[in-house]
Amino acid sequence: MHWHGLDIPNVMDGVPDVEPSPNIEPNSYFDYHFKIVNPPGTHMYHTHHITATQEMMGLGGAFIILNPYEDNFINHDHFIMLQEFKVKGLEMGEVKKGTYDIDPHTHDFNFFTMNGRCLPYTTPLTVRYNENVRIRLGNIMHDAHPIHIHGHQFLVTASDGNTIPYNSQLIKNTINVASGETWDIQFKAHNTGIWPFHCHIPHHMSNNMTNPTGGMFTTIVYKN
Ligand SMILES: [Cu+2]
Repeated sequence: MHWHGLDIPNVMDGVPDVEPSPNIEPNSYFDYHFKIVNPPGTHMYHTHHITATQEMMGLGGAFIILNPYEDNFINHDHFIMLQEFKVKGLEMGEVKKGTYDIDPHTHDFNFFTMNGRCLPYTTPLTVRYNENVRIRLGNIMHDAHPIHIHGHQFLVTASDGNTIPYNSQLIKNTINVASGETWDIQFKAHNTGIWPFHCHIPHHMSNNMTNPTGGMFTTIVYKN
């Protein structure tokens, strides 16, 4: 297990092929105890062993160090893991209910997910007018994903778990999340409606190239 972005001791870094690190065998376990030295921020964890296979099967997640003071100003704090998979056994343009195997050894992905789900099964982000929303984006997989918001601009508040000083924060509506990166963005909900929030690569907005919008795509939904 690799603690991505965290300044932990070398023996706990989790790359057993090159470091003195625990190699956790199937049906085995290892307890980690943390003394956090990094400042609050968005980090990740993932396998770093047989990486091309295990990482592309989805073995990773978020490791978030919360700031108990700053977070009081945030009404909604979301994390979205961006992932992509090659599902075997479907012709291009075909989506059928069933259970399928994943091929981790490909560059040809056909399903693109936010927190493990494709539109229409992604979770909408609900907000109320005037609320402050933070979205933490993370990516440990193959492609970069330029994530775009509709109807709003956002501030880019942190990069790889490190807070960006206010005077250096960019105002954007698309942020490219490359493999290994986390980005925190923040916006004020000032424009009511149902707004797309999605990867801007067209193929990543489909499910196996089917026509209805799908893939790495969710919505920001105002409750009032
Ligand atoms: Cu994408």
